[in-house]
Amino acid sequence: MTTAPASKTRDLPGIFDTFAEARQKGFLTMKGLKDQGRGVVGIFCTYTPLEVFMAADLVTVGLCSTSDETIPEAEKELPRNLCPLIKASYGFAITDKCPYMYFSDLVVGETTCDGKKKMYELLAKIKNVHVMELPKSQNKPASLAFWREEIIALAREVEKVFGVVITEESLRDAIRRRNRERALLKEAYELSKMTPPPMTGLQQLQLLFGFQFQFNEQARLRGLEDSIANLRAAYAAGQRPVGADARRIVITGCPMGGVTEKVTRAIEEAGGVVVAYENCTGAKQYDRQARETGDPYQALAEYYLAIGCSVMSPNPNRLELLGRLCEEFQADGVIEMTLQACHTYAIETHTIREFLREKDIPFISLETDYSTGDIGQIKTRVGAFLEML
Ligand code: BJ8
Repeated sequence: MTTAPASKTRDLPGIFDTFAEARQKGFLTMKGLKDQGRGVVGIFCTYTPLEVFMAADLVTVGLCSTSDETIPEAEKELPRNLCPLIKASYGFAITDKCPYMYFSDLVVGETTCDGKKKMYELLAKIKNVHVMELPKSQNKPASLAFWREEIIALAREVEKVFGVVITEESLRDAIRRRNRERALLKEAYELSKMTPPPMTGLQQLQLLFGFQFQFNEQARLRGLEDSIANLRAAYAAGQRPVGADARRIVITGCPMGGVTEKVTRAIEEAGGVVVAYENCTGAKQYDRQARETGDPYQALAEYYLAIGCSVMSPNPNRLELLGRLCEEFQADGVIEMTLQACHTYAIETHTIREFLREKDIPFISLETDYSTGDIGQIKTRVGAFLEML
């Protein structure tokens, strides 16, 4: 087992007693893992090559916060007109209210958008942060070679921080294990290709989002296999949680989870069903497999650099995936959710609109933040959109 660095027996934060039960549970789970000597790495983005941490037997946890609770604290240091995901993540770090941030021995970020990149500079004053330099272009050979070097540098940093050795074989094994997870998650969400789907879009979102907070790999895989088997069995037994005439929606845009479930709820309360998430909560993470043979650093560089995020310029892979999902899931329409002040996604909205217009697929884009104040407005726009389909 990997030995965690010096902070392994870190205590609970001073404000622990003021937390609600669910958050106390999160802190105690993480503390339990630390007390067992496990090292913890906090991450922010789909570009992070998780296999490097899996090869070192570390616990990896996503840090992108999904509630507005700590945004007022963050705004004392960050501008108000910044993406809520960045403000919330930073807010949770400076208030010690997030168990995953609090217990992370190492936080790994990438230079994706400018806001995140600059936030990492501030975060590095209070946490051990390693930033990977992400190329902004996917189609230049130099980008791939550079990204491979960045993944090697990450592996060396992990070895240094946690006192481990990452071999090419352990990395190849991690690629195989992660591919297995991806395949199961894809099998789970692809059940919604059926008409009607065997789960609501909210259930699918909660399955995809919740999966990452089960830290035991074997239990995680078993849980997924059970979920798939249960969904199939219930469907075979005639259970239909979604009506046959529900309008089938594919979601695209920024990552979702937590408070942004409000978009899925609005769609499903208006008689639609979300059948697929193209964003980082769903297919963008799990649609493809990484190569399991040859140089593992090259395989990881190829796999991760091809992710179709709007921070890439140009970004054809998002269009390819979105087009394919619309066909395979028989989408009646596409709804994009962008977060306020996310310039790359906001600008790419035009490209997405044109792309879908050519395919004759109806589309709307909703901009939102982590508050609940715009739920009424979202419901009105979504209701009108579904009416039109
Ligand atoms: S791979 S989508 S997780 S960068 S929403 S912080 S881009 S201003 S989250 Fe993302 Fe990685 Fe891309 Fe996925 Fe900036 Fe936009 Fe905020 Fe964003």
